[in-house]
Formats: sequence, structure tokens, C-alpha cells
Amino acid sequence: MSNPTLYYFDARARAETSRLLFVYAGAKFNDNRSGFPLAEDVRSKTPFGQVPFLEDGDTQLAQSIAIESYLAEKFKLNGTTLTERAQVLQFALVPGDFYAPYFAAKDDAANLKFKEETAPKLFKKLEDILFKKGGQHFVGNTLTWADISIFNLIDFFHQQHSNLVEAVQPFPTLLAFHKQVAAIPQFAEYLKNRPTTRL
Ligand SMILES: N[C@@H](CCC(=O)N[C@@H](CS)C(=O)NCC(=O)O)C(=O)O
Repeated sequence: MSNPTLYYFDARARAETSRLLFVYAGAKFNDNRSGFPLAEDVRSKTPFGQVPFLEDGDTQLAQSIAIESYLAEKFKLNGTTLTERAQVLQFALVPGDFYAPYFAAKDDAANLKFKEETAPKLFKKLEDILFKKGGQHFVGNTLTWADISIFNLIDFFHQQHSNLVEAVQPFPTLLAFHKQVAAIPQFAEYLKNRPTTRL
């Protein structure tokens, strides 16, 4: 069977957590990065005319969180009990609560409010949860999709303009967690070589 193909733009954005799931599992995949606007031959394959879109044998999936969920289950990174799976999903949905106000902010005042109020308020919750859990994992005692998703969120803040990373600086547990996940050999290698993109 051929390797799975993940279709997206040449950006991290809604595809990067899925890429990281492949990378952590050591599973080969075709990282298909379309130019903008989305190539018609890609759009026509997808159920909603949007990417990310995954083809894996007979499985075809859109919606970033559905794709991540599928990969997490496939690679056994989705918790081991019903409760853990729900908790993993709970954390995987958190980045969306950051991205929605971030991309809605259209002027300097709104950007500053996001950086100085909205994001730190949410990061404080994550910091407290992770601190109480011992700093290593958001769910259970092994790395899961939850950890990869929150790692990618913190990483996004490191990547963005206007020193957005300052929003994470007051949270030492999250910073240490980011460093620790980035140092996992598969990730270290991937992060060193991944394309530099604006989003
Ligand atoms: N809820 C969807 C949103 C997908 C989405 O908005 N995709 C955008 C890129 S981030 C897209 O395909 N835009 C191109 C277009 O609509 O032509 C998800 O999470 O996957």
C-alpha cells in the first residue's frame, strides 16, 4: 500500500499537528503542499473543498481535528481509556480557542489585547494543569496527541511576528514542556529541517 498523503498549503497552520503525529510515529507520508489558491485537482478530492485533507488507503478525511484524531488512534497516541481519549480530545481542541481570537484580531490594539490578555489567560490554565500533572504530559503518563497538540500551539507562538512568544514567557512549566518535546529525537530532526513558513 502506498504511503498516506496529507494535503495542505505550504504552511504549518491546520496541518502541523498531523505532520507531527506522523513524525513522532516514524511513519512515512507524502506532505503535499499546495500553492495558493488551492489547486483544483486537490480541492475536487475533498468533501468540503478545503484542506487539510488526508488520503490513507481507502480512508479519506477532511477537518483537521478529525485527521489528527484518526492519526492519534492509528499511532496509539490517543490515551488508553474512554476517559483518557476524551481528555486527549479536550486538549486537542484548546489550540482552536487561541487561534480564533488571534486571527480575528485585525488591528494593533486587538493584537496587543490578544498577546497581553486573551492568550496569557488561557496559558495560565494550561500551566496550572500541567504543573499539577508533573510537567511532562497533559494526559496519562506517556506522550499523546494532547501533548503534541499543545506543543505545536506553544511552538506557533514562538514562530509568529510581533514577539508573540512573550505571551508564553510567564509560564515556566509550559516553556520547559516545549523544550522537552522539541528535544525528542524525531522532533529535533524534523524541526531542524522543516520549511520556514509565515503561518
Ligand atoms: N474546520 C476546517 C477548516 C478548514 C479550512 O478553513 N481550510 C482552509 C485553509 S486553513 C482552506 O482550505 N482554505 C482554502 C479555500 O477554502 O479555498 C479544519 O479544521 O480543517
